[in-house]
Formats: sequence, structure tokens, C-alpha cells
Amino acid sequence: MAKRYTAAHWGTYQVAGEGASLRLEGIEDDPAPSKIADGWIDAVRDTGVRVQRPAIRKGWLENRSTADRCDDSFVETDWETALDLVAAELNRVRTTHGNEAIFAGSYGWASAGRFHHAQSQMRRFLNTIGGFTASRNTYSHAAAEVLLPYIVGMPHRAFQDNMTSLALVAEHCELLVAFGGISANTAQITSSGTSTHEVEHWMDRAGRNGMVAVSISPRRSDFCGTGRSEWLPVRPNTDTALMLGLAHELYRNNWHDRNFLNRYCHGWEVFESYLNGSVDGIEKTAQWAARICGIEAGAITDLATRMARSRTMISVAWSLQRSDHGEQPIWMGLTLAAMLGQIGRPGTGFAFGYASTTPVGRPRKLMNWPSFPQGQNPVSQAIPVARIADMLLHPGAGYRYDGGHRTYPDIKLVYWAGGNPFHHHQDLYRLEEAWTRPETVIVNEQWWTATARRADIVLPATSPLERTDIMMNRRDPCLVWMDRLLEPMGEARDDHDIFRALAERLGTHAEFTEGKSKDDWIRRLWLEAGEVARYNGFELPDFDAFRENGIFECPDCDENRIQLEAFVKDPAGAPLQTASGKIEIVSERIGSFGLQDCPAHPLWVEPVEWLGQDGVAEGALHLISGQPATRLHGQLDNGSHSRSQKIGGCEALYIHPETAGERGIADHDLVCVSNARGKCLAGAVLTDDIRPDTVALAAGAWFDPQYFDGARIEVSGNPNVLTGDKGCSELSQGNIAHTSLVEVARWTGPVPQRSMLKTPLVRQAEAPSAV
Ligand SMILES: Nc1nc2c(c(=O)[nH]1)N[C@H]1C(S)=C(S)[C@@H](COP(=O)(O)OP(=O)(O)OC[C@H]3O[C@@H](n4cnc5c(=O)[nH]c(N)nc54)[C@H](O)[C@@H]3O)O[C@H]1N2
Ligand SMILES: Nc1nc2c(c(=O)[nH]1)N[C@H]1C(S)=C(S)[C@@H](COP(=O)(O)OP(=O)(O)OC[C@H]3O[C@@H](n4cnc5c(=O)[nH]c(N)nc54)[C@H](O)[C@@H]3O)O[C@H]1N2
Ligand SMILES: [Mo]
Repeated sequence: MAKRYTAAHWGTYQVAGEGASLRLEGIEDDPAPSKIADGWIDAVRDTGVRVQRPAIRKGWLENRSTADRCDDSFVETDWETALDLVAAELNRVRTTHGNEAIFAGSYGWASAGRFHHAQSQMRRFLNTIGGFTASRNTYSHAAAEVLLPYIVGMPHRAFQDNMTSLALVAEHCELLVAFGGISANTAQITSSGTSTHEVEHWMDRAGRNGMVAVSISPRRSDFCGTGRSEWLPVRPNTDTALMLGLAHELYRNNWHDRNFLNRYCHGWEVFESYLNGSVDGIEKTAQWAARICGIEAGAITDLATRMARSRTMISVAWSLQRSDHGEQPIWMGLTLAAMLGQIGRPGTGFAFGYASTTPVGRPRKLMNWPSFPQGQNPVSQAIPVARIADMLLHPGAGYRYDGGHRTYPDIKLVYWAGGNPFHHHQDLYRLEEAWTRPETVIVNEQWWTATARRADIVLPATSPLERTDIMMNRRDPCLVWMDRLLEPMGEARDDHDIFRALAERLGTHAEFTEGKSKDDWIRRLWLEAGEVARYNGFELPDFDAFRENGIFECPDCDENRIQLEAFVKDPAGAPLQTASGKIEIVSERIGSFGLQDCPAHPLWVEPVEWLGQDGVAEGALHLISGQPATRLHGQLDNGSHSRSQKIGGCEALYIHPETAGERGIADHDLVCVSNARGKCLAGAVLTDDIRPDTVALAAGAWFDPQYFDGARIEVSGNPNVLTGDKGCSELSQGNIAHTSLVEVARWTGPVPQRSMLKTPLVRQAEAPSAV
């Protein structure tokens, strides 16, 4: 029998077993298959929290009330009724308020698979009916997306595509200085799917070649690889100060490469006067840095010496810029690498995002596979993605972004398909308040996520295991036929079918479908992929042969890249697309925006909350809320793999034994994590792999606020009730998920039941009369 496969952002799997014993096994070629798939099938089969039929929120049904949107129950209805309602609402809002009043930024990870990409389907449909307000950039790396064009003259996507290959790091690098580590945890994931997981392999190989890795992170566990590694436990959000201390050491010893700085960089002299203190009276010495970042001056001096003497790569994880002033560690990391003068050479220089996902630095050709066409959005309005609560709370208010002055639109209807704002946004109680402002919220979802529970109309969507699709990711060497393994749950429909039915109701069916069935579209994608293959010098098998085989591996696609190589070889002939044509240590353009929180060159600015702050409360701890090991964000939190790691049903909070001891907390105790924004419960895991003043609670436990003695407490361990909702700066407006201080105490209250594991449906007898 032919082998069958499926694919997800966490990997490609071969299908084994049948019926109840159906399981997914990592493919042979994958040296480190992700275990996230272990909880996938049971999460999809979880009848308790799958959305099975269209549902309408009770308060909306009864009187269109929005005040109870974040705490209501639901009534099921049939598809025809639900689709009629959605079409009528879209029509009402666009004719009364214009299409700009529809917000469909719909940020989120949806699923791998080229055709059934929820956002693409939704946008194509909405574009046929006049468009929508969109969002710009990502929660992942907005600060980089806005900053990099100014300082290296290319979009983040191009910068990532050109990242120096990890194979070259393994071969040539002697010293890897990894801010935020090189984490096997995050390397499990690739947006749009991956055939293999390679980061650990490259780190092992580098180790065998004698590379030493210095992992600079509040957590020891952030480095993978079996070679020699050292841990510098930096105080969270102070890397820029540490980098300045390192830079000062290079400068003080005259180890900085003046020739490189003159020839390839713009603005060194201005930066120099900041570094040596002639502008502000503060020399950014190792001692100065040590007081801020918590790494001893001697260790900073020692590291700077080794950096100057070695073939050095400076790597910055994405996490560093999901913090207040998140632009600075990127800009300063690049500046530090420029001072070493090793940019543009194999295995050294500057990298951003190694291991933050698996394909960054992957030594493979990039292939521009086709995607499902979204059409053109007639509405030009778009907000920076993480400013959603500001937008809903303050329609008409002005704000800054990327040098411009903008105004928030007045949103009446929100449509989300393929994302979970009540997972991804910061300060969720503030988002709840904002969320009651629009008149209508529509969500297509697989599960009763916190966002689905805060919608007025919920349409049940299929999971990738319940439909056929193709994984083709421009950063992966394989194409995978994603077979249909399960019958759709309940009455769930593919997003495509949902939007096709809405287009029919709104008179744009022909435009949306172009007369094609789902099968026709998937075949068309394959035909277009054939042209891309031919352009790259090879042929794809015909569609039926591909389906039969399940996987196609592109031939001869090894390729190494060196970031900024062409520019370094020939700065006059291949200048950067920056204002000066060089790397901008100083950007007069950014300076001209007049922003207090992001001036013309990299610098240390105190985050809005940090441990070194004047008057910081005694006992305050810095909360790191990064990516979860057992799932993708909120996806599969109901699955067995994620649940197997819970403590008393709650997400694990990693805490140093000394810190726990001072608070009377023992291993596996329930704790309450709190600050002025909110409180959540978590299960303590004691570890000395973390700084004593830092705690780590992964994002993604399903948001489940409940009341105890009048206090609202989130009971599954969702850090976004604690994180702050503010832009990194007025330049990028990226999120600051890694910037917040909390207190931790033993929880002596009752052990709560997680209400998120039951549906929010009311029994038919209690339901309001028919829609
Ligand atoms: N505190 C804190 N918060 C963070 C972060 C952090 O580090 N710390 N990280 C941030 C980052 S980097 C990111 S990218 C975001 C991620 O935030 P999101 O991408 O919003 O999180 P997911 O849980 O992946 O949400 C995707 C949703 O799409 C649904 N879905 C999947 N497939 C389909 C489909 O085919 N159709 C439909 N209709 N729905 C589908 C899933 O069920 C899931 O609910 O979170 C951000 N939030
Ligand atoms: N398993 C799993 N992997 C994922 C995801 C997932 O949901 N699950 N999500 C994917 C997505 S969407 C993204 S954007 C990437 C994100 O990739 P990253 O941004 O790299 O991931 P994080 O987990 O936020 O952070 C990585 C580490 O950085 C460290 N860190 C945090 N703050 C600081 C700081 O101020 N200084 C220093 N030096 N270190 C710090 C933390 O110890 C943390 O463990 O991950 C991807 N990978
Ligand atoms: Mo992300």
C-alpha cells in the first residue's frame, strides 16, 4: 500500500495504523521529529471542544448585546441560518459604514497547506465584496520588519532568506555568541510546514568542529547541541546594554575594525560619541553594562576579548525584540558585528532568528511556490498588528508607525479565521474590554478557543487532517501531499466552502470561485508549481503520481548563503538599498521621525518594566513568556501531549529553587502569578537553569478566567493576563510580550476545574427561540 503523509507547521509525518489506533510517525529523513504531533489526532477528535455545528451567542441572538460578549453561552443552529446571518451582517456593515469598518487582519498561524490557508480564503472572499481593514507585520518580529529596511536596506523576509547558512557556521565559526540561545524548543516549528528539523544537527556538527557557543539568556535550556557551550544568564531585556559593554571593550582596546566601519557602515563617528560618553557623559563601559545586565564586568571583558580573537558569529533570537525598545538589540547586535568586521564572510557576522524557527539559515535553495490568489484589497487602511486593542478602544485616535502619522479606523465588524487573538495578544483583560466595542464578531474555528467563545457567530472549520492539501513551503526542499485521514468532525466545513457559500449570498460566487472546484484549485496549484520547478531546472511528477507517492524531494537543492556577501565584496557595485548605501549604524531617516523611544542610532533605553528600575517592588520577578514546548501557541493545548506536561491542570512555571524557597513554594505546588494587570495560576517547576529573579511561563494555555472570592483569576496559566499591551516603540509598534514584572506566591485556594475543556453551548431547552 502506498505510504500516506500529512504535514503541519511542526513537521511532516507518515500515517500509521487505522481507526482508533491511527498515529503519526516522524518521517525517516527527519533527524529530530517534533513530538507536538503526538497530541494532534486526539485534539482533533476531541468532541468536547471541537466546534461541531454553527453556533450563535445567546446575548447577540436575543438583543444584539455586545456587553456580555466575553462571558456568554451559545446556541447551535443550521448552516443555512448561520450563513444567511453572516452574509446579512457583512452586507449591513459595508453598506452602512463602508468596508473599512470590517476588520479582518485575522492574524494567526492557521495551518500548513497551500490551498486551505484560512486567511487566504477569507481575504480572497472579502476582496470580492469591497475589502477590509487589514493588519501589518507579525507578532513574531514586527520590530525587525520595520527596522531592517532602514539599516540594511531590505525587508525582513529578504534578510531572513539571505541568512548565513548554518552549514557555514558549523564549518567556519569558532565562537557563536547567541543572544536568546539557539533553542531546540522553537526550532520545532516552521511556518507553512517542514520536512525535517536540522538546527540541532548543525549545532552538533559545529561543536565537533570545535565551535564554542556562548548562550546569553535568562535560561540555560535555551541552547541545543552537544558541543562546548557556556551560559551567561543575562537579566531579561538588558541585552542592548551588554552589547554596548562588549562594544566598548572592543573600542577601548582598539580592536574594532575601522576599515570595515568606514567602508561599509554609515554613522560610526556619531555612535562612537555615544559609546565613549562624549554626548551624554556616560561611558558605556563593561562596568556600566554589568550594573544593568547582571553579567560581571570581568565576563564581559573576557567575552569581548574572545570575540575579537575568533571567527565570531553574533546571533540574536527573535525573542529579544518582543520587548520594550525591541528594535535596539537587533540594531546593536548588527553594530557589534560590524565592529568585528566579519560580516559577509562564511560562518561569521550577524544573524537574526537562528532556531527561532527551523528554516532560518537552512542551507537550501529557496523555491517560490505558488499560493492561492487573494486578489486585491480595495481598502488601504491597515494597523500595526499588535495595536488591535488600541484600535477598538480609540477609533479616530492618532498614532505613529514607521515614520507616519495615522488614525485608527472605526471598526463595526471583526472577522477572524485562522488565528486566536485571545491567545496571542498581550493584556487580555484590556483586549476583552476592547472586544465589546464592535457590533459583530464572526469566527471560523476548529475548537472552542477563547476567541471562538468571544464571537457572536462561530462557524466550525475542518482541521487539515480532515481534508486534502499540499504542503509547499519556499524554505523547504520537499513537497508533501497531505492526505485526508479523518472524516470532518460534526458538520465542520472547509473554510473555502464557507466563503464560497457567503460569496454566493453576496453575489460574488463567480469571482470567488473562477468556476473551479476545490480539486480544480489544488490541481492548478500543482500545475503552477510545475512551472516553478522547471524554472529551477527540474520536473515535478504529474499530479496523480505525486498523490500516490506522497512526498517529492526537489533534486540538487543544497545551497549555502552568506549574509551581505555581494555588498562586502563590492560595496560600490552592490550597495545596500539604505539611504547611504551602507549598513546604517546611524539612520538619519529614523532620526527625522523625531521619536523619543527610537532615535537615530542604537542605544540603551530602559524598558517600561524591568528589574533594574528605580523603586521596583521587592520580590518582583521578570516574566519570560516564550513559546511552549508541547504545542504551537494555543493549538493542541487540549491534546494529550500538552496535557501530559500540566501540573494540577495548569501550565508549568519555571522558577529557581532559592526564589521558590523564599516564598514557601515546593516543586509542583500551585502558584498564583500576579501583577496590576491580572493574576493566573500555574504549577511550579523548580530548576536552577533559570536566573533567580526570572520566571518562565510558556504562552498558549487556553485563556480561562474564573472568579474566586470576587477576584478574577485565570486558571490555566495564560501569561497574557500579565503582559503589557504597548508598542516596542512608535517606530514599529511591535508587541512587548517579554517585558513584564510579576509576583509569585503559593496558591492556597481551591484547585479549579478548567472550564475551557467543555463547550459553552446551552442545552436546546434553554435556548432562545429560533434564529
Ligand atoms: N505572551 C506571549 N504571547 C505571545 C507570544 C509570546 O512569545 N509570548 N508569541 C506571539 C507570537 S510570536 C505569535 S506568532 C502569536 C501566535 O498567535 P496565533 O497564531 O493566533 O496562535 P494559534 O494558537 O496558533 O492560533 C491559530 C488558530 O487558528 C486555528 N486554525 C488552524 N487551522 C485552521 C483552519 O484551517 N481554519 C480555521 N478557520 N482556523 C484554523 C487554530 O485552531 C488556532 O486557534 O502569539 C503571540 N503571543
Ligand atoms: N515549540 C514551539 N516552537 C515555536 C512556536 C511554538 O508555539 N511552539 N512558535 C513559533 C513562533 S510563531 C515564533 S515567532 C518563534 C519565536 O522564537 P523566539 O522568539 O526565539 O522564542 P521565545 O520562546 O519567545 O524565546 C526564546 C528564548 O529567548 C529567551 N529570552 C526571552 N527574553 C529574553 C531577553 O530579554 N534576553 C535574552 N538574551 N533572552 C531572552 C527566553 O529564555 C526564551 O526561552 O518560535 C516558533 N517556534
Ligand atoms: Mo510568531
